Amino acid sequence: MANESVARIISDIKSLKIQGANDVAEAGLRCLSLTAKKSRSSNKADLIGELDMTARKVLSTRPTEPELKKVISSVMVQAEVAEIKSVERLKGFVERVCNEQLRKLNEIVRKVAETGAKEIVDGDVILTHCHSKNVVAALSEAKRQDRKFEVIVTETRPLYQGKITAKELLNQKIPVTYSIDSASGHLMKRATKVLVGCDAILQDGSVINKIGTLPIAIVAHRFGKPFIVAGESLKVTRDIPNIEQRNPKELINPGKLRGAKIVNPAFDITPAEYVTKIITEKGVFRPAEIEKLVAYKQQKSFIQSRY
Ligand code: RUB
Repeated sequence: MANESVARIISDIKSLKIQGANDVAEAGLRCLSLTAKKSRSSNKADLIGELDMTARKVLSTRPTEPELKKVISSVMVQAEVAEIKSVERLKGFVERVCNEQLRKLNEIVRKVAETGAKEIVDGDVILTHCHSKNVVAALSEAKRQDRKFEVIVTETRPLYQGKITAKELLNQKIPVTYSIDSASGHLMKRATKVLVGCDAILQDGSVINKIGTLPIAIVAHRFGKPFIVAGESLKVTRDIPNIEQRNPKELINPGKLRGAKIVNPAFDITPAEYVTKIITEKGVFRPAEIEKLVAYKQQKSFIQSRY
């Protein structure tokens, strides 16, 4: 976009105009690319300093996102070790690295969608929560393959990301039932499975996703319905990310409830025992198999951590 600025992208991430781990990671890459493009730095050290400042600002917007951290780290490490003397050429190099990462992220989502679509069979009633690019891509792929199914979408208080999901599915003529988050127990009887995205996949196979995912997983478990998670392997992390706490004003004007402590956690952690399987671009994993994936990634050291 011609008039795109780093400040605007960061503000859109903070307000959740840009949301979902994959889109946030893409936005982070766009910030680094723009910083390089607009930089007036005349030497490598200054340019790296500018990029580092942007990286830190972006990372502080959403603290629960390993994918964002990894893609940003990857660009920073490549910029730092590049043996390019001309600062102008280094700026171009950073832009190219960011574009390449963006291309890879798209490719990864396409693979998750292909694998995810195989989980969807005729007659399915799939319950989903929040808005996940991976989930919508998997459902779209299943629809493209002419699978007949419907989707129950929870509104996802307090910022209603469920509306984005519902609209995207309706645009593709996928039948949608839309309801309040607290109806998920009631609606679970009709659901055949749950399919949600994730922000982080922990080493023990538990997953972090939008607040309200945990109760859905527990109900699914109680009713014997598969609880399936879709996400890029870039979300696998050994560290347990901090759960982002958002502004209480998203729930209520605190002045109207004086004396109450208002909490607004953005995510919750669903323990592995409630997770049936995790779909990634590297295949489908049982939660207990995630440890192996972590070990493999470490051995290959795909992405070096910088932050
Ligand atoms: C979004 C959310 C999504 C995951 C996965 O939360 O919880 O399920 O981020 O999304 P928020 P994707 O709206 O707070 O960002 O599959 O697009 O990476």
